[in-house]
Amino acid sequence: MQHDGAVAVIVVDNPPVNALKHEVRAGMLENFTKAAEDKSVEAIVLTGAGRTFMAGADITEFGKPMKPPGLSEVIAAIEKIQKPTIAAVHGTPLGGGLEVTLACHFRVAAPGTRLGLPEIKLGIIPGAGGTQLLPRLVGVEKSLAMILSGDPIPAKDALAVGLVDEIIEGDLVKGAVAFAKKVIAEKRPLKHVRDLDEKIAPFRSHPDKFNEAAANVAKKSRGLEAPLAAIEAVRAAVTMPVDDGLKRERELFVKLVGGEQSKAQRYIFFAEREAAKIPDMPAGLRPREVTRAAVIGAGTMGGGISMSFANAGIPVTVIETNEEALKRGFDTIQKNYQISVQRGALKQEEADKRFSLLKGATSMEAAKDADIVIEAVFEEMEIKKQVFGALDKLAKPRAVLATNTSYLNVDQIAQITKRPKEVLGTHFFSPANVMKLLEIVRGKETAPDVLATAMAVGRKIGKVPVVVGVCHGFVGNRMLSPRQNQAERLLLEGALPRDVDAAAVEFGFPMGPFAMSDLAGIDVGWRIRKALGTRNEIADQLADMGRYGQKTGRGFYIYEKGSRSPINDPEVEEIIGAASKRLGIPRRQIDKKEIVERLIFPMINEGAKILDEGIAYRASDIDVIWVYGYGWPIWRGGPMYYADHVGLAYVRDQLAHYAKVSGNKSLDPSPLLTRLAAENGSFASFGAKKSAA
Ligand code: 3H9
Repeated sequence: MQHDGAVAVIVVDNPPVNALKHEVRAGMLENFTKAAEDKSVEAIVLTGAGRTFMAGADITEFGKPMKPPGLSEVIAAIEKIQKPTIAAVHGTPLGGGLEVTLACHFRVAAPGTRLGLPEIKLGIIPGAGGTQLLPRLVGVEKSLAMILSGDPIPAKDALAVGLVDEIIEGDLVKGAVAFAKKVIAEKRPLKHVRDLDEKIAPFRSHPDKFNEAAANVAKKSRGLEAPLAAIEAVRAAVTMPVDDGLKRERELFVKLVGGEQSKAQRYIFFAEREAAKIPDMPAGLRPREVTRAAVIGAGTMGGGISMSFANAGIPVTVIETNEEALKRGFDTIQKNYQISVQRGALKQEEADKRFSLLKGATSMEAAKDADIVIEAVFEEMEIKKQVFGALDKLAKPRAVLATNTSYLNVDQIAQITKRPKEVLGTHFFSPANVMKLLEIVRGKETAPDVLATAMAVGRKIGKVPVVVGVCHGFVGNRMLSPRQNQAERLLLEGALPRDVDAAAVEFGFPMGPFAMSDLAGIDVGWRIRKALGTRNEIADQLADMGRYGQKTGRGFYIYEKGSRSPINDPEVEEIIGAASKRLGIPRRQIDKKEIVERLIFPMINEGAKILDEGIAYRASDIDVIWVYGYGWPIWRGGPMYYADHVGLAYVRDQLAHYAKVSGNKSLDPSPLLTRLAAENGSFASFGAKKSAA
């Protein structure tokens, strides 16, 4: 604690993010108590040292016995103080950090601050008053939006809704002390947030508002428990006296924090951060500076990748072979920005600023100043090699050269250049400006600082980058392939597309494998298989008939014009039945459990091979890839985590059983799975691993 005249300044200092671990809670309680008792202190400022004000509870403490004082106890003590209390925030006051500020009489913020209650992303709800106090301060609708999205809001929005009282330009603590002195001098009335009623009162007579919100959330939450609990807690803020509401919030929080969903979501939180760590990087290695990018190709992928750079404020040159293709690409980008503006997600001024960072060119020469060049042309080896041959001649000496590919051999592409050390793969997911996952393919010769640069750039453009090794399909698509094969196989053995899709959706995927094929285009896999000389019985027959999926109105399902809702098609059912007959496969009733296990266990089996081959550094990297790139339900923690939880021996035995039932050797348990199952081991224990779960 420091003193500036009659103002005491309590500084929380627990790097890197001032998480509210036991010592921080105890320290705050002690210092607030001291300051409250000290007659020379007339006001108290609470602030955080380092890069941020408190970013919330210490997540690693969840699931362990809590050492007192609890956060609620600290907050209750702050609320009792009769002198002005001012939270001076910067960085990311989040979760419990924001809840502490709600116990203070006033909040002031540095300009770049982002304030929020992100608990929902960890499968919990705010547990120290957030759901009860935020509605009293900023209103019910704004609170629901913040609590249900978990997204922080910028300081200027916080000022507009009354979450902060002033934005302090310049030195935050000095400004906060000056603010405190003003409060003392003006004898401003001291009101606690818990005593405010004006903003929640109108909702008491409108319980239907909550029912509406709950119904909407239930539709979107797909198996997640926390969003519904959040609604219930905010409802309690409106319908109950504050202390009863706080009790209800606590009950809901405690139940969620002890549950399996939050455990899985916390695991993914740490897995995501672990993925940023590359085991064999030399200490102190610094990424190269990237101030300018070039993207070759203005198609769907190239356009989305370019937008990701522009969105992060990095100027990008988009290169196409001719003006027409370039114009088409830019028109699509412009349209995408306009959609965001119309939806209210982006201000026109910001969209214009981003668009202005994009320059078009029709000559590869334009890539010569770029610090990173991302090639996003057709997924064909020869074309990619041509592009890299040209790039090798003109790109600046230490430019990072990346190929955006979903399957191709990055080493072969690198070998075409005289600088294979500068080459790697970046596998973006479509739509590239939206999807969070970025597989970074480390080639045999990729230099460590090139890899570090790609990781840093990935994070800068808002992605979750995960390093993978070279193999056909890398991690995500390689694991997707056995899932698709089994999905087809299930059709031949007796299931229908709707049965398989329904089981996948019930498990928690946003859509089933056949609806996904129809969305992505059945012709995509068909072309790849043609190139590989392989064939899928049903999908390829549909593609042969020109049934490519949604884009042709017919695929595994029928789609009416302008609609994305799948309609069952008797013709497809006939095709499936005929195929079973032709292949001599007897059709049988297949239950949901078998469908789910036949979809998921082969993926896990492939994941085990990937781990064994060192294509992924750790099982948790595979989980991050599936959660962020393929719609794996986050509350199930990813396929490898899921396998550890159902038990590896069970997965092994079921795979062996299904291999027998379906006469399909590819289902045989992999050596690593077999070994770990026999040892009673887990994927988590295989390779480096850190988790708080
Ligand atoms: C809560 O508050 C519940 C309350 O309502 C009720 C309680 C009763 N705890 O992300 P970074 C670590 S729930 C422990 O790379 P950035 C992180 O693992 C909490 N550790 O930095 C990493 O460690 P390492 C609500 C944490 O600058 C290091 O800090 N709050 C925590 O990109 C750096 O993290 C949240 O959910 C934590 N709370 O982003 C906020 N936070 O270096 C969660 C971080 O060993 N945190 N670490 O890998 C974040 O969103 C981001 O970390 C933040 C900084 C935006 C703060």
